[in-house]
Amino acid sequence: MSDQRKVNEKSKNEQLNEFRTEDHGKKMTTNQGLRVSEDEFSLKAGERGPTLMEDFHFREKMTHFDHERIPERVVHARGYAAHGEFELYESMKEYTRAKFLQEPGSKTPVFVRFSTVAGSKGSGELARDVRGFATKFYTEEGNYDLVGNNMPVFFIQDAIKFPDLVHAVKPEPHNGIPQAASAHDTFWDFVANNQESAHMIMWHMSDRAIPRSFRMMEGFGVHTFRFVNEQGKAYFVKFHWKPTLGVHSTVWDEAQKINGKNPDFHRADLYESIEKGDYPEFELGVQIIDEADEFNFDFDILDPTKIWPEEDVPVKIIGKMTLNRNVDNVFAETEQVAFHPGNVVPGIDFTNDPLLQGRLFSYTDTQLIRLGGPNFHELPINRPVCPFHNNQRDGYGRQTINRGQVSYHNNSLANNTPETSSAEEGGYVHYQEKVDGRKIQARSESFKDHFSQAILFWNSMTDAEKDHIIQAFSFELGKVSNQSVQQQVVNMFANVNLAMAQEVAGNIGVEQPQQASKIANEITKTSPALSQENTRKKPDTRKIAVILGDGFNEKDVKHVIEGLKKQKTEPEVVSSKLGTIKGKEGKELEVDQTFTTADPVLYDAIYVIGGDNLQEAFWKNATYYVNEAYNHFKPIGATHEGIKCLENNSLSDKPGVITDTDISSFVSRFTEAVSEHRFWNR
Ligand code: HDD
Repeated sequence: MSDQRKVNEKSKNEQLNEFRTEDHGKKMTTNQGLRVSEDEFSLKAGERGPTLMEDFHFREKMTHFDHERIPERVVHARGYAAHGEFELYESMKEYTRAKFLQEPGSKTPVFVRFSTVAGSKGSGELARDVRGFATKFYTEEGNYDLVGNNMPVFFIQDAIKFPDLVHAVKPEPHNGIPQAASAHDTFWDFVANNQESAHMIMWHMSDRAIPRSFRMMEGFGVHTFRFVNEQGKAYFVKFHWKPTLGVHSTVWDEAQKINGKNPDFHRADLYESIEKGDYPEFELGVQIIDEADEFNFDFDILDPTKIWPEEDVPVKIIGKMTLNRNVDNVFAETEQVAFHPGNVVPGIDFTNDPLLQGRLFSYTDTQLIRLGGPNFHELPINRPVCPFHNNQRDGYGRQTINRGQVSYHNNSLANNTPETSSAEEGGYVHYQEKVDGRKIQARSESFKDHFSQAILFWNSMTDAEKDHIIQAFSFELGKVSNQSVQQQVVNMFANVNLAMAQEVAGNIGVEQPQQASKIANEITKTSPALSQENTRKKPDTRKIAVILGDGFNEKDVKHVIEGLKKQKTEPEVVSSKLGTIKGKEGKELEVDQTFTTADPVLYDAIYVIGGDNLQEAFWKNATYYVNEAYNHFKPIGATHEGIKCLENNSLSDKPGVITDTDISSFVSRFTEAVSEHRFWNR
């Protein structure tokens, strides 16, 4: 059996298995394998004497600990990952020779890491920020990395500006403030003075920047890549991930509170949903443009600050990724995984997008310092599932034991092997694009329209989404202390929409711009795909706090909880104390959370039912829960004593508030409200 075949028959999971170890139930040894007799007390000269250098176990344990940390990622430090598989629906043979995109039904193991960008490794996950969405496909032709974000455009057009962007958004260097936030002077100073950021800023101020869950975000490859088919014909392609649960967000007040109540909210959500078997799913879509149509758009298709509106270039859904396994060890897998947009397979190639071109340098470079040398590809999580052979040798931490005398090419001693492969044999051959030009440090004229698509984005929002954008600008700029920066930004966004800019200016106390840009008035186009209002809406995996106390109606509660579970929602009993509560007829029910261990911001909906003879403190807490949920536009349901609670708070009869005395109709009406997610018309 050839090497290639042997390995393909082994899944990534089996490959990882060779590196897994179970310490449970084992004898403790040193790293040299020596059994340890004492792990509590260091070796001393007398019980009260000094510790002796010769205590090798102490030295080894302490030295390893002292070196446990590696540098965090310079961006995307805070992330969380999972394993899964990608299944192809439809052959892409017409467009690409990539093997994993040929056979419908074929499956490829994947590893996906989601992240925030600006914050440090321990920062809150609900920051207003872009989310990273990086996927490693372990294909039989080598690893293919699609290193994307949850927004389809980027802040800058040329990678040479990336360090500037990141310096501007990170905590300010003189005081190290603020953590994981763009609401400060240097970020907005960068924006105003780098107007190519306009379109991305609209996304950044929108609800996309505060997702409800990693499972409910779109992912985008951002750049225009190339597909190249067997005949050598090339197409331009953009990649999309579409979550089967739809795209959903939190609101800003809620997001800020979640950061305090549960800074691990997104990772816990991902981890728990996989543990429960509610596997996150994302469909892979591609937008394809024929090379002949390269110049047939009113924007440059190589400009990473532009989308290809889905209504103009439809997204073809070609497969589905299912995340079905959590990592065993966060450091070994999530932390040590090394992505690189330059990891491609035959049939997928680059374009001259200057942002992409620069990324091709940056990722290997950063892994060299972060993972400590050139052998990071040997780490179990980074190994391809196919074998690798070349003449690269040595370096820190080298694990492969290359046998033989020869480590150079050309050679005669090893019959000139390892040998290169022709395209027919699966060798990667770069697409032979004809390039002709002078060496020049400049930006193409075709990249200089920074506002048309920012306007398209604004035009495509619903009133509620527009309002959120205005509130986000007002918050962010309200945190800026330099008035000139505030004024510059407001003036800049008058180019997108004058009324929006004026409202923000009013909110932050600077002069209202008076002049709308000409194009802001001329562009009326919308792209419905941009609005989250048009996304899929389902009750699945929505978390519901069931507010319950002693003296509840057993039969009805059972009916509602079972009914909600049947609709795939996740009800949890929240009460005053942990342990059990007693129903009217003495039946006991386990409490999942107390009013203080949980919080309304951690739920998607609240159902108040209560119980007989509950103390005032119970209803005070219930009142807090329903009011918070109401303010965050969430569905609220009430039956039994709960109805009174809503009446007392003047909340019954409001949109998205369901009260009912008929328990059967309540379940279906409440589930419908839960599927709606938010009621913006309050
Ligand atoms: Fe980047 C990490 C996505 C532009 C340089 N980037 C990183 C990660 C994601 C992205 C998802 C985290 C991967 C992981 O989970 O380990 N980056 C993007 C997207 C971009 C983008 C979608 C624009 C379209 N990035 C970009 C530019 C540069 C970098 C222009 C530099 C020229 N990115 C990096 C980096 C990081 C990184 C410094 C930090 C950690 C890492 O690479 O492995 O090299």
